[in-house]
Amino acid sequence: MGTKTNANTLNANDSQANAHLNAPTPLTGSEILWATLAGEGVTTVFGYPGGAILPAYDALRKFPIRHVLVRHEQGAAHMADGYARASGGVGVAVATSGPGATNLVTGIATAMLDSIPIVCITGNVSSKVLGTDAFQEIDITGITLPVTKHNFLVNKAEDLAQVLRQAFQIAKSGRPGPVLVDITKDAQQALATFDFEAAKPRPYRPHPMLHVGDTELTQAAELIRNSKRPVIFAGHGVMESGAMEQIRALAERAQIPVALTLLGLGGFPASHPLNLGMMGMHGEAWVNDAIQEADLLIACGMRFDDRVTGKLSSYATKAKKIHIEVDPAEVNKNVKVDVALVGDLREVLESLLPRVSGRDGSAWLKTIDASKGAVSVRDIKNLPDSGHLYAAHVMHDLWRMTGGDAIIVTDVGQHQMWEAQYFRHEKPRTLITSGGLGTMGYALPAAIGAKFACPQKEVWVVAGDGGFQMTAAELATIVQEKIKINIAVINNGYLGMVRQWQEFFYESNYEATPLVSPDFVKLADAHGIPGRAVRKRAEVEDAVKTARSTDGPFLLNFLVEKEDSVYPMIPAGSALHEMIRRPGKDPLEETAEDE
Ligand SMILES: Cc1cc2nc3c(=O)[nH]c(=O)nc-3n(C[C@H](O)[C@H](O)[C@H](O)COP(=O)(O)OP(=O)(O)OC[C@H]3O[C@@H](n4cnc5c(N)ncnc54)[C@H](O)[C@@H]3O)c2cc1C
Ligand SMILES: Cc1ncc(C[n+]2csc(CCOP(=O)(O)OP(=O)(O)O)c2C)c(N)n1
Ligand SMILES: [Mg+2]
Repeated sequence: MGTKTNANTLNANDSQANAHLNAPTPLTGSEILWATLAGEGVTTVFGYPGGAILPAYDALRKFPIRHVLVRHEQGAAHMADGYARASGGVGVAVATSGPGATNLVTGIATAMLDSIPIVCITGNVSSKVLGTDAFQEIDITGITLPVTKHNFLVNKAEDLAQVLRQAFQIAKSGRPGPVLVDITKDAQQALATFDFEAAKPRPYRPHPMLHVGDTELTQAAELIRNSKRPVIFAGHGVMESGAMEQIRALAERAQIPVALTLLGLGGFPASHPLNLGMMGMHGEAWVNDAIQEADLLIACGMRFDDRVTGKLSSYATKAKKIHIEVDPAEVNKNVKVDVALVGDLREVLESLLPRVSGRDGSAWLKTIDASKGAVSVRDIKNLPDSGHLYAAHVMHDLWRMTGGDAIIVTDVGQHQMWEAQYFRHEKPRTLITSGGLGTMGYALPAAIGAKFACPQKEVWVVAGDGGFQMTAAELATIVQEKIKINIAVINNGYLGMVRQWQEFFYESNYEATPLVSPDFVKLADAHGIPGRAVRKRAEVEDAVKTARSTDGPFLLNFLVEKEDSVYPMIPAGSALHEMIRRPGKDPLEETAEDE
């Protein structure tokens, strides 16, 4: 991951934080913790104190590291995750033992499922009482074993620097992921010699299978040359490897259209003529149809999630498949491929590109274009204003007014899908969302992390009324830290995505999905955050303008159509082309029905 740079990387030579780095010095384990983090370029950590991590907190004031006090440790892990996604660096969360540590777990799992590099530091009880069910003792390395890329229990101060440096290396190398370092209280208190340089981990050695030979590259180039209906898939790996230019070069040289996964959005500009849009369960109909008709798929840094493939036995049966992927375990896991190029995407594409020559892709592009026409006329955003406020309108207007340049951090549910469909992402790392775990409550804390990573950027939370309530306590964190974040609550009075499933597949039995919420504007007000309710499309523009021009945070409560659904939708387990479409033959008929 050589291209990754932490936005806030300190210069190891001139920072006062790194005074300790120059010569071996005896320090406490706590001091070693912060000195090593500073040496790794960490300037901000997100955490919550408690007894077992108190020695570390006591030492923190000596180091130029900003500590953001969260309101719940889940928030700390999501903030570290949002920080990592926005910056391309590593995010850091800190918690105490027992309940502090277990509260991190959902955030760690969220990072694991989306391959996000975070390092979580937890305190634990003294090594002498480990295993005795001491007060607030929990086996957090045991608990997080399946949701971390790796984890460590450190009970000696002298091991700390080396373990922490290794933790950072593991988190960001190869396929990135979360690492947890659990440090006993006595290890935080003991003295040890600190030598940052000597603690340097051995250079990252890629997996022995990470080697792309001439034969595979030639095979891939030949498949591309001979294909008539190819589609490139741009996944999250495009961003993780920094392969935006290379994907674009491949698409343009061979005139191949590009379909994106949810986590790939922004990796290839939405406005590019070869950009088809999102694939999968709530992807555009023409994209899914093109995939089913394709004779070649070139999958770049994506893992054929079930939200993307639908029923595997009927998935892209006419297509040969090339898979470029850094994790050998992902190859042939869900979809059997014809050529696997296992390695870092950017490096593989750089080797592949000279072998790919220009092709005439016009016939295939025309076919896809023709299938777009009928679909876009049904598009809700093209319908006349019926007086209803649709989430699609809000997303579209937000995109238009921010010039597509803001970082949008979404929660999970219908609003997340509408954002993906109607906010057109031009640049990498402008959409931050929980894809794999689909963690409600993610948006607000992740947005705080993103704002710390990119303080100059405009940051918007887009959350449902359900998910927002899961972590709304972090509003106080925004206020305490004095940061500017805009919040759009897409308030449909339901756990909307689940309501939609109930409507489609459970005979509209709305069990446990109607949702009573507090008045979100008043809730914001209780935190000293101004806000406004928005009920009509005509009010959206002014509301967004006001939010953007207000100095501090601002909350907009969009009271949208209650029982709207996300279309198209592929029912779970159905084939990719078996999409449920927005009802109504004529789009204008739909509007009439709505009224
Ligand atoms: C309500 C809901 C609905 C959803 N609907 C959709 C949908 O309609 N369409 C959709 O696309 N998704 C949808 N998702 C998201 C979906 O669940 C997956 O999270 C998403 O498809 C995964 O995208 P990905 O494979 O690109 O990213 P990841 O899951 O992050 O996988 C990235 C892959 O890239 C590899 N990689 C990482 N770094 C490199 C590198 N340097 N070089 C090469 N490879 C690398 C990794 O090993 C990994 O295999 C939905 C999620 C939710 C919550
Ligand atoms: C922590 C968690 N619990 C439950 C779910 C299941 N789930 C997925 S979407 C959803 C509804 C989300 O409702 P809301 O936040 O109001 O967003 P909407 O779908 O209405 O836009 C639920 C309950 C989840 N993804 N995460
Ligand atoms: Mg809702």
